[in-house]
Amino acid sequence: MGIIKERFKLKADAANAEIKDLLKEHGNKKIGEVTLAQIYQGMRGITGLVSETSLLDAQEGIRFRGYSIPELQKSLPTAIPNGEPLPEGLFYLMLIGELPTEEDVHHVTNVWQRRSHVPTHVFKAIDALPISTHPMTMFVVGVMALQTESDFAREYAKGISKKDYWNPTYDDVMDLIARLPRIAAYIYRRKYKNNEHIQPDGLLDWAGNLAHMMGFEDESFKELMRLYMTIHADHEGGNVSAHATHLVGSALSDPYLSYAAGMNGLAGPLHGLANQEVIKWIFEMQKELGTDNPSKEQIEDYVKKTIAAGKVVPGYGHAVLRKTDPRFTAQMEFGKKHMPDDKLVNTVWKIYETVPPILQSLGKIKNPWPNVDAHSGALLVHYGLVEYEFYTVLFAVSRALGVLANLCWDRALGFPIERPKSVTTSAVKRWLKGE
Ligand code: FCX
Repeated sequence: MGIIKERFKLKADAANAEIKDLLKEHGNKKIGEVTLAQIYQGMRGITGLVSETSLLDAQEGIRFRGYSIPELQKSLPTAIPNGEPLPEGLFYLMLIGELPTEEDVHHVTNVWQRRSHVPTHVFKAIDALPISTHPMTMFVVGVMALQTESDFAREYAKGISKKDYWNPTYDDVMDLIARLPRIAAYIYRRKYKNNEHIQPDGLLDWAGNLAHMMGFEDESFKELMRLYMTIHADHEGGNVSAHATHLVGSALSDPYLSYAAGMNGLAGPLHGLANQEVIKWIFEMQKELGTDNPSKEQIEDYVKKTIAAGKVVPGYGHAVLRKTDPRFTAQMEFGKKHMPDDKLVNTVWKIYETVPPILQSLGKIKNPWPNVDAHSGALLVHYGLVEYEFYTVLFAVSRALGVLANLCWDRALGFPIERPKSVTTSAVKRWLKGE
């Protein structure tokens, strides 16, 4: 057994015993109440899931196993001195629950390098789609084609004991994460770079290799990819992509099927697709105003127009967060360090100064502050990654780290099939009448 797998098993055994005791003693305690409004309004605020890898605080933002993004930027191993964290380290932290050493991180990099081979039929499946297909559709088709490689599906068909589900799940998770950069880069080069592909570099880390295979050799772009892959990885369990992956996995669909389900959710404009929508919206604003350097007054008018047209301002608002997303702030700091004079990046910062008071004045929005998607596109455009329809694929590669570490835990903790109760409005009316 590999060393990380062994450590995971030990941690999972200990957690299982702890949870068993916890439930024995406190299993009947109430953790919350549910109002009628909540079941009609997206279950907002209902605690109904366990997700071990990260926890979202409405004011402070995300913490991965207790560590905030700035703390991780200080404590996770990096590829270059004082550089951005290596996402391999974050995956280790989410999976094992402890900060990794440099050696642990190198080990994860090596394992993913070794497991990164993508079979030819996956590329053929992607090639069968028209070139106009959205990159997220190509991506999910690629992941689905890769499902032929699932150890979990094979072991289950043979007849595996419940106690051992975690084992092939773990192997599928490592294989799948290892292969995603190749699939993502293949889609990028196929759709936007004349189908001219770049072979992986066996010496590079996971995110650095993604940048390389996409055709970006600038070291600061590689750093951006390392930061990007770290900050988009997980946002506790109830967001659409995490929840969908977990839900589908609860039916014992293998990690390929479960992850693909989650990524179909990430492809929605209110979730991960918001990153492309932000840049599209800014480009449309620039076109309409005839300038690539709009003033705050011009931005204000454009925002009001967007709202009057019954549309959302992409990149702003959040179902849980009530402050500026620390993922936005981390990207802003990257911008200040690497490209302080970039016009588009400065426009993003001007939008940040303009939008919150306008949204606040609507009186109905719970969070007028920017989320992760408000910033990411402008940084990518700076390096020449202008094809914004591709952005959500980058989010998807990163999100694999969180949702798949979680899937390992779901199977190791023996979580059952998920099946909440639903009601009809007639049933609600009968209940209100006391029938
Ligand atoms: N612009 C305009 N109106 C907004 C808005 C925005 N950015 N955000 C919320 N509102 C509106 C809602 O549409 C809703 O209006 P309604 O009552 O007329 O239907 C009202 O304000 C209350 O919504 P609220 O409770 O604050 O927000 P929700 O929890 O329902 O939704 C999202 C949260 C994120 C979906 C919402 O703020 C939104 O649509 N934002 C724009 C899209 C976006 O940036 N999504 C990415 C989110 C995230 F970071 C990610 O998953 O990647």
